[in-house]
Amino acid sequence: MKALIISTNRNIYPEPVMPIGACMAAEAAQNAGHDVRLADLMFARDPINSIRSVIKTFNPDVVGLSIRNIDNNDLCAPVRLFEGPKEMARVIRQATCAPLVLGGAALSVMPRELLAETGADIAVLADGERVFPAVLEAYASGKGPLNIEGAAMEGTAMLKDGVYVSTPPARNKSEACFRPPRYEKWLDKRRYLSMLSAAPMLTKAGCHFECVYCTYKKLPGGVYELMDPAEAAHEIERLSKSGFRDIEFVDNVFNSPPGHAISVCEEVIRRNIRARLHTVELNPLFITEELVRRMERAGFAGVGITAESASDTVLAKLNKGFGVQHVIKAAEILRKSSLPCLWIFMLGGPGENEKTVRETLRFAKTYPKPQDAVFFNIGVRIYPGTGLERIARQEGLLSLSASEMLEPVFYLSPGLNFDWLFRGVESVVAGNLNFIDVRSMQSRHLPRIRRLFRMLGIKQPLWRHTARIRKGLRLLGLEAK
Ligand code: B12
Repeated sequence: MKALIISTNRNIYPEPVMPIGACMAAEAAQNAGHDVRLADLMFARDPINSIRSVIKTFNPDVVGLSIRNIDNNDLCAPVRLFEGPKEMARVIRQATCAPLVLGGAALSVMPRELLAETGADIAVLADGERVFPAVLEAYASGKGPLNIEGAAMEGTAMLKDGVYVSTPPARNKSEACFRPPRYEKWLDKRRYLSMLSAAPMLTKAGCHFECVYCTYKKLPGGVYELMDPAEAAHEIERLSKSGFRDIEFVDNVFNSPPGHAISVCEEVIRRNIRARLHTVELNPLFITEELVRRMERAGFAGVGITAESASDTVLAKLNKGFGVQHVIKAAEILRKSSLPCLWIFMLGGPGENEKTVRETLRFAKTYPKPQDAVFFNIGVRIYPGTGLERIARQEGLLSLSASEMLEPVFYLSPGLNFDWLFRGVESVVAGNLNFIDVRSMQSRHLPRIRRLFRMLGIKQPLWRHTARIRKGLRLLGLEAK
């Protein structure tokens, strides 16, 4: 089969991320013997024209549309990122009658709604590297992706006469499922590196945490499937040798299960790999001295800690599975380390009030190292099927139907006044140069700063230089007001 995968993501904030999922699906389909083309639209000047032209020249039998983001998760300045892929799906339908297959991280969040909005034939719910080749086989055999009983193929969903049918993905990832793709083969490596993008690397599937706002639980479930640590180190070495010195772990949580993270670091140390490793998904619960020492030696250049709050009331309502004592312990351990840290907080969730916000702000000013960066998000995006959706409905804050929730909709605690929170965060960010809010993440200066840093040889992560960047922007009168 001739399979065309279109990676629709064009969002360059906070950085252009390499489409690991689309590349994995493409590479697996090619390894299964199909003729595969990947059109990455991240840097395309005219994406619609690019789509028309690749369909015309390649004439695919199947088109896969990879959708990463629905929106930018920003209550203060929401951007509807799904608008682009929706228009692209329309253009694809005009240009070819090949079946349209959806895939990508967004599909694990709102598959039914994305199927309805794009009019696609089928959605791959996860594990594109296993399921996409099977879907291609089903089309090649002429049977299509519905089995005799009318059920969707394993790992897929579709709207059958308007009724949503789906079958969850099986739990049998093999080692090959984790192997990072040969990015240089599918993407414009130079363009990504010029923007300081890191190469994504996955070492596990699953997450056992039950955070109230999260969609991970739906897929791939609470049990972990783990990459062999030695194999992970081997792949890290391969990526590094092929010019991707900055490698970012994109696991849901890097340090859970903790023993696996430690083993991955140990294998990297044992092989003496000189890569610069990153993660923004460290859970405070499993931050131990043992892990931190290994991460330092393995070459971590920056770690993000998803603390979310420093109030026990809010952490309990968010069902984070840890309390302030764990956040403080993590901070104390990290203080003794050389790891640059980005502390990530989410203000305005269930149970939040002025007192709990003050607790978090006090923590942020007290515990992180002076050179660490601190990020505040305001409000929590509500997705269908989550505990947060139930809370929002019970509290009378949400009356939209699931399909209407494709529009950015956020939870903001009724115990808080939005203006008070917004102004409070604005003022604390203004007063602390190492603090950032969502506006900094979306700053129009970011792409230029990235290119400048690349030219000057300044290394990732960008947030490590928050205070210096903000000082510079302030001097030039360019800091967002
Ligand atoms: C790590 C991560 C980040 C890192 C990325 C680092 C990097 N270098 O890549 C950072 C912190 C930078 C980040 C940023 C953002 N992220 Co983020 N991120 C994630 C996370 C945790 C993992 C993503 C990942 O790489 N997974 C591993 C790969 C292998 O999985 P995958 O992409 O889903 O691909 C598989 C399948 O989807 C499928 N597949 C993929 N493409 C295709 C195509 C076809 C045809 C087929 C058949 C199958 C298929 O097969 C793949 C292999 O199994 C996810 C949550 C999650 N678990 O999905 C959120 C997630 C993707 N992010 C999300 C969001 C919103 C964002 C931001 C917009 C946040 C912000 N305000 O800045 C930005 C956008 C960045 C950008 N430029 O687009 C949302 C997206 C959905 C949504 N709610 O809109 C997610 C799902 C979190 C959530 N539940 O809300 N993110």
